[in-house]
Amino acid sequence: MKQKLLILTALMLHSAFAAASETPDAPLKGEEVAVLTDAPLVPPPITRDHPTKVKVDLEVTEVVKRMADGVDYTFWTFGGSVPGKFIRVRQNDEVDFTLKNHPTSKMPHNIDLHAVTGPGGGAKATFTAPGHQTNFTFKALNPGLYVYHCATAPVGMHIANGMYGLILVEPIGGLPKVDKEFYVFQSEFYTTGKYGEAGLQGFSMEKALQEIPDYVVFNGSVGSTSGENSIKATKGETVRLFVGNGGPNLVSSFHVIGEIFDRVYTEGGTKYQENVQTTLVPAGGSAICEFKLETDGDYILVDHSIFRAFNKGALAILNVSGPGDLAVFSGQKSDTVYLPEGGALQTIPQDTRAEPAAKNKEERIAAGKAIYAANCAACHMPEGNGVPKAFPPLAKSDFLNADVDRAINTVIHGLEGKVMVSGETYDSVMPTLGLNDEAVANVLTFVYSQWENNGTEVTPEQVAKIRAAKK
Ligand code: HEC
Ligand SMILES: [Cu+2]
Repeated sequence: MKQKLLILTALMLHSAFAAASETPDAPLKGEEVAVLTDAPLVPPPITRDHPTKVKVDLEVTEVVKRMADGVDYTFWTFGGSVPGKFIRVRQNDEVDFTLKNHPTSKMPHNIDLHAVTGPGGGAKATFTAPGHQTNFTFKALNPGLYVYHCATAPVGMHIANGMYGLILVEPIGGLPKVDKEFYVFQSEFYTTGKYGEAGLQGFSMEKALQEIPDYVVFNGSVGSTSGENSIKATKGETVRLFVGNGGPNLVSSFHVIGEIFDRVYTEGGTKYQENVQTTLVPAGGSAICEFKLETDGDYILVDHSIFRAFNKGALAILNVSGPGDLAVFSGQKSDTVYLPEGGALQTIPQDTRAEPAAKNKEERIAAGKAIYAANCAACHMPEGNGVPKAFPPLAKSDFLNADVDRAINTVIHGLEGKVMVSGETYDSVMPTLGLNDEAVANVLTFVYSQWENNGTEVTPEQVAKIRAAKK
């Protein structure tokens, strides 16, 4: 009886806390210096079971860096690169924040962290002239993934020049464990020159006002996260992307080509949605995307407002090493002739202009070469080696070399059904090409003269005879 009462009281207490939407937490204890990382890296998960005092030191510098190959830009940065350093704290931590503005800076700067509860997100408290440093503290009350940015006037210009980053406030108890975490941040740039125009580019206020950027990029530049710098994982691993969007203007339709997000903490909040293809990331907002890698390959991160991806730079690569799972994804299994009208042989109409007749074998081969390129190479390939399982090779083809009449017949009438060529079975359709006797003679003479075939010369008279004999 006494025990029952105790349980009841405990339950009531718990629900009272829940109603106030506050989770009981251990008291603040100790002090530590935050680990800060550049994209695509993320500081390690927080394992503390209590809040602490966390010191964050962020230095603003104005630096010339690469925007694209041959294109430079003067970026204003939180920590030397774009996006700014990733900051990771725990809910209820007391963050002791110092903003330093390097003496070589031309502008004053400050910081508005969306994780801050308090005026300006810290903007006024951190207004810092070149060669100064400022300090303030805040309590990380709400868990979530938050954008931070400079909010010094003209605000748009400071953001447009690269002043943004992410701060993660881990909930009490932490985030579920995953194998790999990455920092991916989208933003756009408005340059005086057009996309790709070489040299040091200035900021275009006019384009920024019209919201027509020249560059839309992940992690600060075109190609920042592809090729050798692709983010990497292994089949079977779980991945978490901390995605931010600095704008200054555009909303991102964030998508990973060839993957489905198992979970998305939309807008960087506490609740997650499942099985999402594309998630909206607002300017000044975020999303946490999680997925398991069921097979290998390259997965392309894009803003699915697709011209931004393929024409303005919003493209990054997640490279997943194998072995792949063929049951999940087979790759292309075949590429065969598609005949909507069924199995009947098709006729490809030809232009009927008469070519001058070839006077000898050399002329026949020369004429046949052009006919081959125009009529045969698409299927049998320019070097005559065919396509496995779809188009048989003409190079070293025993089928071809064994029987000239049969080869002539094939080119006149097409070919259908199972054939065995150099040990491989093909069961497909070659269409009727509508070539005249001269053209058939020339193309076959060319084919026989190439790729270690037996050198037979085929004449128009032979072709005429076969044609007259019917199939
Ligand atoms: C649309 C694709 C296509 C084109 C174009 C085409 N072929 Fe074929 N060809 C095939 C297919 C498919 C087969 C096998 C048919 C089967 O499986 O029954 C074949 C078979 C053959 C064969 C017998 C098999 C071998 O490899 O020796 C010869 C010879 C041949 N083609 C020559 C030509 C020549 C010469 C041309 C150009 C004048 C040509 N083909 C154009 C698809 C094509
Ligand atoms: Cu600034």
